Amino acid sequence: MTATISAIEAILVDLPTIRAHQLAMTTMQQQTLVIVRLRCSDGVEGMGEATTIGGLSYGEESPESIKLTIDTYLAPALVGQDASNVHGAMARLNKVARGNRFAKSALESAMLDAQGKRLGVPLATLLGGAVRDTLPVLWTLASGDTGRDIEEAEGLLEQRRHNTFKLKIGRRSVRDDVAHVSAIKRALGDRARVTVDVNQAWNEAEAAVGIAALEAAGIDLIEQPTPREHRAALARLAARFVVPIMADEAVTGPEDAMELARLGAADVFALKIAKSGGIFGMLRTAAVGDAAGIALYGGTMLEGAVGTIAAAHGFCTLPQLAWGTELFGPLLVKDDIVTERPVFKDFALHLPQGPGLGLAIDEDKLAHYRRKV
Ligand code: MUC
Ligand code: MG
Repeated sequence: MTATISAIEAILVDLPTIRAHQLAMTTMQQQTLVIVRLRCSDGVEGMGEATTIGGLSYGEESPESIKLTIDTYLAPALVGQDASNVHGAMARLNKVARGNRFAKSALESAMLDAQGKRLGVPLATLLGGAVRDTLPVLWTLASGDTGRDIEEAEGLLEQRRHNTFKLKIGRRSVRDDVAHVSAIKRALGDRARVTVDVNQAWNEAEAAVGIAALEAAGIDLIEQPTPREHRAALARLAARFVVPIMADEAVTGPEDAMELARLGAADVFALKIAKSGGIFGMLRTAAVGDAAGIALYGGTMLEGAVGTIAAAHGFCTLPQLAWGTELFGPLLVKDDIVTERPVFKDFALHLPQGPGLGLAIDEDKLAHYRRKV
């Protein structure tokens, strides 16, 4: 008999970060995960995660709104449905709710985790198979202090944990940001790649000045310099500079990807399962990038282990992933709610090999870190 979905629980989990994480729009002192537990009539349980950055400062869904959306609208639409028909379930969710991609992504991951466990195969195998079992992972330097960032990078190079560093800029003046980035690049030299993420903070004129200086300083990639809606500005910047421009906030699903490709607005797409409404949405976005000759990068919403590993299974199946990934979220939090935390070594994340996500919930940790009120 076909298994059906019997219950769905969305749990807010507050985890402390190892240090403050400064971005253009917020400073994170902790990270809140929305963990989904999806129980099925055959006893199989799947888990998923929806996480954002800084409440509502990054996207249109907050952890609290994701939980409310799942509890009130999405879970009731799934309970009683065939647990092994993921496309059918997602079509149903897209009928009952517009948008809310982060919430939908968590549910899709949980269904895929359950189905993988049911069939005894890793999630990547369900997707057609992995073409790699490790993913290069960069680290974001965002302590807010240049000296401390350099020290952090030196330590991570020494440990062979990361050899690419992304700097979060856009909070200060262009001049101060350029000085900060250039100092870090000078200190690290050819031993590391350095990229920047402006998180939409510059207007086009600021971006032109900033990118010219960053290009001269040897920076390898410029992520989302201008507001997501200003596609023509991004296209002009991409045409003007040799250093590649990456779209992040501007590219959510395949439709955005299509339009950016048509405009020639980006050299690289940052893919994220959350903003594409799940792994399949991310794969469709990637396919448009492939068709347009745009390089791909595996992005993060700074998820913990569950969301990170869900994304990793998807990224491991992509034919090309020229810019590697930034799946370092599990390393930014002090602790997590799984029994075995993801393995990062030799500059890469190693994909777990067990069925589904290949992760198990640590019930004591979940009880400890779940939000009590
Ligand atoms: C973003 O905008 O890319 C990724 C790494 C990081 O530090 O923040 C995120 C979000
Ligand atoms: Mg970004």
